[in-house]
Amino acid sequence: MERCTCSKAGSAERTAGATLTQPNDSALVTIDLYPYVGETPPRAFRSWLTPNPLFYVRNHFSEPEIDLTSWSLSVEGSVSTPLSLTSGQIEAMPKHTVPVTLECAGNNRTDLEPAVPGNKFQCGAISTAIWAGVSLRNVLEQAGVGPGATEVLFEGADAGEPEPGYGQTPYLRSLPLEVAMHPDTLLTYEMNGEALAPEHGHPLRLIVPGWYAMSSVKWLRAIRVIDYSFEGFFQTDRYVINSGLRKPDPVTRMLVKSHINEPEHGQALSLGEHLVTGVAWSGSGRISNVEVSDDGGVTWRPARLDGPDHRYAWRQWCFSWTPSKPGHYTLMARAQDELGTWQPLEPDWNALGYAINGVMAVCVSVTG
Ligand SMILES: Nc1nc2c(c(=O)[nH]1)N[C@H]1C(S)=C(S)[C@@H](COP(=O)(O)O)O[C@H]1N2
Ligand SMILES: [Mo]
Repeated sequence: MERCTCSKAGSAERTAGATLTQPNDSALVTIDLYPYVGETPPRAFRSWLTPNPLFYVRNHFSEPEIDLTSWSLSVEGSVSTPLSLTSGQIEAMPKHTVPVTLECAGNNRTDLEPAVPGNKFQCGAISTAIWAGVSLRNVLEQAGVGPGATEVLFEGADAGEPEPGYGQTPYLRSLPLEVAMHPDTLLTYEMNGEALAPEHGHPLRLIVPGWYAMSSVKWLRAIRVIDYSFEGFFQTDRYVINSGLRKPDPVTRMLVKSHINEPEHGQALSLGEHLVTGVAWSGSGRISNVEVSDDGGVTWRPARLDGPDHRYAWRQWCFSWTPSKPGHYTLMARAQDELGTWQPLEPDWNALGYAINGVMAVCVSVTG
């Protein structure tokens, strides 16, 4: 019995009663076909780097066809020297390499009750890769950012109608100027040492470390420096958290969160020592603590942080667990980041289902 078990804290009955499916570990778990959306199979989480073919895919429109012979990146708007850069020119600039975990803002949307519209993501809309390219800052400095600039707008080569009646639009997202100017904000052409695959944004993709992945625009074709607040569909209709009275909050940095890799939900274990393992991440900094509970969140004990420790990538952790007697157990993990923020037991429900970071529960039975 293996299943992606991203259930909310305390809802052991719900996960126990859910249909168990057998994900194929050598392929993405398809969520939608047109446009393609696929999750990383949970077992791939056991590898710190996600193998490229298992890196989740989330497209809003069909993948654009790009003719590399005529492709160039234009840098325009409020700049002193507009640029048009070929792949060769970009690759000749100093190379910057950063491991980054990307999580879709809608990951774990199926945890929400009542249910919300949108891709029915369980826990697989997250993956980690080593990205290589050039600092966006380097390109912006070459172009010379104008004095009144406040944001930088990124345009993908993909386009379509995001919702009936809206009209055609490319995929467009903006970033505050200071985030765009951060040296680790990258224009990437490589992923885990290989050329970017078409589905991940070949020939050039923005990577915004720490932010939910809607910001990391794929198939870049234009970068525009602007002196106003961009309000396109993917900026203000989507990727906002409507909290009722106030102006909607934009979705930005990934909230602190953890995932249990093993044991798997529904697994039968024998009495004795078992390793509970998983990953934890936060867009606001390194993970400082992970704790595990075997009694449904009543008591917690510290897990050991493990594996590579990089600012923008998930951290592996493990916990040695020796259940004292046979029975049914609800295992949970919770993470804390270096700002001191703990992952909450329950996520904040919001109408579009973004930034869902409640604790995951895994139910196991132990026999003597
Ligand atoms: N041009 C473009 N960029 C895009 C998207 C898109 O549809 N078009 N989807 C965004 C969203 S919502 C996510 S979660 C990530 C997914 O990146 P991946 O498919 O490489 O995992 O790309 C982001 N960048
Ligand atoms: Mo996303």
